[in-house]
Amino acid sequence: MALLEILRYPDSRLRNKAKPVDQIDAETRQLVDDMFETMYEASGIGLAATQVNSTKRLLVMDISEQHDDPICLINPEIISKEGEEREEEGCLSVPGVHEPVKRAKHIRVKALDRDGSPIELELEGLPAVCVQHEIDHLDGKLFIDYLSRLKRARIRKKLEKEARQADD
Ligand code: GNR
Ligand code: NI
Repeated sequence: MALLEILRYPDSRLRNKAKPVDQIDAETRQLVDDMFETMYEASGIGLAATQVNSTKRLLVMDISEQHDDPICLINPEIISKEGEEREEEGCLSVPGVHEPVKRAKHIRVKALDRDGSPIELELEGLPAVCVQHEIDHLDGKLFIDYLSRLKRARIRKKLEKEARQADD
């Protein structure tokens, strides 16, 4: 097991588009395990491979308080969406920023699990928000892309300043 570095906005690698996983081999399972460890350590509820500089199309999440409901989605696809809801989001790659984003309220998602077995989930509320947020990461998209240019520019300046101060 290993902790992975989480990329931070405006790192251009967060814009990479993930490639479908065609073989769930030992390397893929190692990445999944390391992503769970990294997500739990960072107190996140989800993590997309893009955030740890991998282009594999997979994500991990765990919405439970006790860290006892790990979900791994490989090659996830949203197969239906219904309704609309605006909820506050945050992101481990955009630390300290919380803004409301409009998402589908109810989704069905199909994917492969860590063993390569097909799974289909019906989600609403926070799990639905989280899966949509993570799949956006796999497509190179961030939740702040839904905000105004002005807000995004302010966030960029703030994080660039914090990165400079962390440097020296
Ligand atoms: O930990 C996280 N919390 C969160 C809260 C509301 C909406 C989405 C999220 S995902 C985020 C972890 C993260 O950045 N995943 O990509
Ligand atoms: Ni995120």
